Amino acid sequence: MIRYEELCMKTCEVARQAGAFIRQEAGVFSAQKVEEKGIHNFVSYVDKGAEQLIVEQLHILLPEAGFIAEEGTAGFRGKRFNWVIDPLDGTTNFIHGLPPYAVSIGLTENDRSIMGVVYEVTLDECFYAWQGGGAYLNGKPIRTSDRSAVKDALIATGFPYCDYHLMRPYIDCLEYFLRHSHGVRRLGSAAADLAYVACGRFEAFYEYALSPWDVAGGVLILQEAGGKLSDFSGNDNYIFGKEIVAANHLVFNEFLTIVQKYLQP
Ligand code: 2AM
Ligand code: CA
Repeated sequence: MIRYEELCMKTCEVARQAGAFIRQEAGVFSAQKVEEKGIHNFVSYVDKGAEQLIVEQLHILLPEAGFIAEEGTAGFRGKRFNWVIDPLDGTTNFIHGLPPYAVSIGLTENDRSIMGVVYEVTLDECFYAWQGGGAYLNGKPIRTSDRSAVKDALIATGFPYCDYHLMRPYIDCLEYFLRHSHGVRRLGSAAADLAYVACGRFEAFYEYALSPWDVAGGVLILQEAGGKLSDFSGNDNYIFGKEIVAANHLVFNEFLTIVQKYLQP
């Protein structure tokens, strides 16, 4: 039987170790080391080295689990359990020496997240949760905020950077929120965005063209902290479906209705 609390604490240790490697490399990193693996999609030896370290250690922690990892370090996919890993979420920020950037690790069982760890490297903040166990930041329980209306909400999003097919409706939706909320922020790390909704810094977050590894760590942290999630259709395909709406439970319905007005196909 898997003891999830213990596994989660050990996974936090792995994320912190990878974070220490990333922090050490941040001090000596040169832009010449960056490769472009797709349009505006960057990677370096830091992403790959951190992923290798994470994969090796997680394999020891739970040998029956497979891997879905951004840099493709581990090939095999598990039948029931999978670690879904972004070794460095916010690579563009990292390259420019700008916070936040994070190690994101989710554990899925039959494609649903059952454990999540987001370690934001620059502030040394480890967010984590396991199913039914609550959500925590550096050992302290966290909850979503109690703001209940979009007009009082601070909203996080990610700008389209390679898939522009929803650019026009995205900009129209952004304009709505700029006019009718406390403001919109674009931090550059979906993992941090989800963790920050979970601890009440933001009320809501939406983005499209995301990958499973960008969100698989953060989604359970948000749920366990009292938040709600869906894809743009209001369904629950938000890990593999490439689009996400996330908010505290009080503002979620109003927020989703607005996002759908602009972005639902
Ligand atoms: P990554 O840094 O791990 O690639 C924010 O928009 C999300 O999109 C991040 O989680 C980020 O994950 C991903 N992303 C990939 N390339 C990006 C880019 N050029 N600019 C912004 N975000 C990017
Ligand atoms: Ca990454």
